[in-house]
Amino acid sequence: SGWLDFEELTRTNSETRLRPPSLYKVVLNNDDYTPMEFVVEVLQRFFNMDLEKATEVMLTVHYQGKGICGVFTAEVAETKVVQVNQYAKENEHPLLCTMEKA
Ligand code: TYC
Repeated sequence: SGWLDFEELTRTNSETRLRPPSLYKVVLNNDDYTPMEFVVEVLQRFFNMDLEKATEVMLTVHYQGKGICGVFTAEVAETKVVQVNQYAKENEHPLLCTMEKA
């Protein structure tokens, strides 16, 4: 608060400094019924993957039970989860998309 107070001019305290946003993994979960081609289409449509990458992630989910579609800030991750689950429901597939703190 004083004249030419170096601490005041240079401070980066916890009130003014922005913390980086928390990140969330968007995860696809395996099931026994959703067709492999539908999962690949979802990964291309909602996560902008090319056919090769989408196939790789789909097979990871199929064999390991889960797979990461991407890492996003909370709001973007939540939007992806809702869009994917809505699209799966519209197409009458049980495909489940979830999010986890990264
Ligand atoms: N297990 C499914 C099958 O054999 C394929 C599948 C892959 C389903 C990934 C869901 O997230 C998933 N048809």
